[in-house]
Amino acid sequence: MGTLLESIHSPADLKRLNAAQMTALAGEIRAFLIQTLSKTGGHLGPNLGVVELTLALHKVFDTPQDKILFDVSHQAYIHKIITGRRERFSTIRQPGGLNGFMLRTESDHDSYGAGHAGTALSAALGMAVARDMAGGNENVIAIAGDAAFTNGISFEALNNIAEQTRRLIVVLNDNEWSIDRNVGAIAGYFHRIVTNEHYQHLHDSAHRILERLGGKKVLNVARKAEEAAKGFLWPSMLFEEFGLQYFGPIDGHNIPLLVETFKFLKTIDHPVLLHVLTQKGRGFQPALDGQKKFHGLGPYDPETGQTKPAGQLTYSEVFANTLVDLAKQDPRIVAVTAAMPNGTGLDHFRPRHPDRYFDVGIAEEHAVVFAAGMATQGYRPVCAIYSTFLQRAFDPIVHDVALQKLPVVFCMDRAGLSGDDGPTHHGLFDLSYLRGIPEMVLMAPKDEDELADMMKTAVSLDTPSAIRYPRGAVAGVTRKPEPQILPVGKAEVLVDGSDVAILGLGPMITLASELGSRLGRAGFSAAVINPRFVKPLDREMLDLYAHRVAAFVTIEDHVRMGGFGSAVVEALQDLGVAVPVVRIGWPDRFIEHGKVDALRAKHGLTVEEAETQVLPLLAHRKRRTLVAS
Ligand SMILES: Cc1ncc(C[n+]2csc(CCOP(=O)(O)OP(=O)(O)O)c2C)c(N)n1
Repeated sequence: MGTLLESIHSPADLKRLNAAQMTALAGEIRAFLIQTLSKTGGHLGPNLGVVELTLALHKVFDTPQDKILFDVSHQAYIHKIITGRRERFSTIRQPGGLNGFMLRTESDHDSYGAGHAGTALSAALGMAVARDMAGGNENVIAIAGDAAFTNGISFEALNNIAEQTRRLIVVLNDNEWSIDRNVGAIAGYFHRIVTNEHYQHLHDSAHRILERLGGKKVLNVARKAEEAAKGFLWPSMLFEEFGLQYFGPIDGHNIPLLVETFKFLKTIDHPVLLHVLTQKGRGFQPALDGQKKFHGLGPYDPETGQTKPAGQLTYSEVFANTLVDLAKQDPRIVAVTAAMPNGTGLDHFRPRHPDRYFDVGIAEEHAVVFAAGMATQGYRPVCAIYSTFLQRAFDPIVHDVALQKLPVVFCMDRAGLSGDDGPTHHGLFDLSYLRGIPEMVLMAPKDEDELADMMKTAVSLDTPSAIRYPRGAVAGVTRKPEPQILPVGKAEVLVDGSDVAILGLGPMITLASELGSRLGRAGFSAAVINPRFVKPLDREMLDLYAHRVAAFVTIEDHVRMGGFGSAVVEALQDLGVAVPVVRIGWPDRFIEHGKVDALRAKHGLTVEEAETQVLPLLAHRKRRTLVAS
C-alpha cells in the first residue's frame, strides 16, 4: 500500500492533501483496488472509474453532515476506503466483512443503502426536502451512472426535483457503459453531447479557465465562479427543461477541475446536474479491454486480469441455450432483458435471434408491460429477470400480465440466496410475491434438465408463468435430447414412503434426498418428492400423503413466510387434514452477505436442522428394524 493511502483514516486526512498529492493518492488507490479485489472479487471496473470523482467529493463536502448517495452503490468502494474502512477493506464481500454496497448500518458516512438501480435521485431529493423543512444547510449529492438514467425512477425524481427544493447536486457519471453497453435514446443523447465537436471545444476551454482560476484560488467566490463557469456552461435541453441547471461535460479524472467545480456548485441556489465523463476500468488494461467482465467478477490475476477458466455449466447458460432452441421451433418466442444480457445468459441468444432480442435498459417495470403488449399480439415473451430485480415489477405482473391473462414467461435467475452480494441481491421473496396472483403458474426445477422441461411447458401455456432457478452451477445430470412438456400441477415422487413426506423445492431436492436417507437409516420410511409446481400445488399428492404420513417436511431456498411451505400448510388446511409441517427456509429477517453454505448452516437450512425438528414428530411411529447389509 502506498504511503499516502496509509495516512488516510478519515475524510479529514484527505482534506489536508494538495492537488498533486491527491493525484498521487488516486494512483495508490487504483493499485490497492486492483490488488485487493484480485483476491476478494468485486466491482472493479466501476470503482476504477470513480477514483478522482470520489476524492474530489470528499475533499469538498463533509460527510456525514453532507449526504453523498451513490446509485446502485456498487461504485462506492473508494468512499468506503476514505471514510474509515481502509483497514477492513480486504474483507469486502467476505463473510463478516464489509458489504459490497453502501449500508446504513456499516457507517454514518453511508447515508443511504442501495443495490438496485435508479434510487439515488429520489432518495437524495427526500433528504434535501427534509433538510429544507428542518432549516438545515447540508449539501446533498446524488451520483448516478449513465445507465441509471434508463431507469424510470430517475426520471420520476427529475420530474419532481425543481418543484421541491432549491439545493440539490446531481452528478451524472457517464462512462457509456451499463454492465453491457448502455442502450436506448438517453444513452444516444449522452453520447451525442460528449462527441459533439462544439462541446469538446467548450469543455477544453472550460478546463483551462478553471485551472487558471483554481490556481488563483478565486473559485470559492460565487460571483466570479459563476462568470468563470459561463465558459463551460452549456444548457443541455433535457435537464434544463426539468429545471436542473446543466454543467459539463467535464473530465471526471481531473482532480483540480472536479474540486473547483464542486466548490462552485456548492454555492448555487438551484438544483444542478454535473455531467462528468469517466472511463470504467481506468488504470487497468484488462478492465479496459473487458468492460463487461470487469464490471463485477470473482478473484483474478492482478497482473493479467485472468480469471479461472469457467467451470461447470450454469443455470443461466442452460436457460439461454434452451431458449435459443425453443425460439427456433416457435416463432412467437421473444426474449426480454432489463440491462442484464450477460448475467441472464441472453447475450448468447442475442446473436442467434437478433430480431427477437430486446434489452430495454434498467427498466424492469417497463420490461414487463412491454412484454404484456407483445403478448397481446400473439408473441410469447420470455422475460429473463433476476428474482430480486423482478420485485420492481410486481404491479405490472398483476395488472398488465395476470389480470389480462397474458402468456408472459418470467425466468427468474438468481432465485435463492445470492451469497456475496448480500441482502439487496438475494432472491428470497419471489414465491411470496407471485403466489397470491391469480392465473400464475409457478415452477422450480430440481436440475437443468427439468429447467428445460419447464421452459417448454411455460411457452406452451396460455397463462402467465414463472420459473425460479438459482445462481451458479447446474446439478450435472444427464439431459434428455429434447425437453418435454410437464403436466401442470403434478409433483414427481422420487422415493415413496409412509412415515414422513419430504418435499424439496428446486435444487433443494438434494437436501430432501439426504434427509430421506438419514431418516431411512434411522428406521423410518421417508418419501422424497420433487414438487415441481408451487402453484398449482399437487393437492392430490398432498391428500394422499396426508393420510399416510406423520409429518411433512418442506425445504426451500426462499423465506419461510409466504413461501412454498406456507403454500403446503394452506393446502392441507383446505383439505381438512391436520398433519404437522416442518418448514425449512430462510427466517423472517434480512440475510447478510456471505458464503451460501455457511449462511445456510447459520440460519438453519440444513439436513441436521430438519432432522432435529422432524424426529419428535415421528416418535410414535414404529421404527422398522434395519437389517444390516
Ligand atoms: C433494478 C436493478 N436492475 C439491474 C441491476 C443490475 N445492475 C447493477 S449495476 C448495473 C449497471 C449500472 O450502470 P451505471 O449506472 O451506468 O454505472 P456504472 O457501473 O457504469 O458505473 C446494472 C444493470 C440493478 N442493480 N438494479
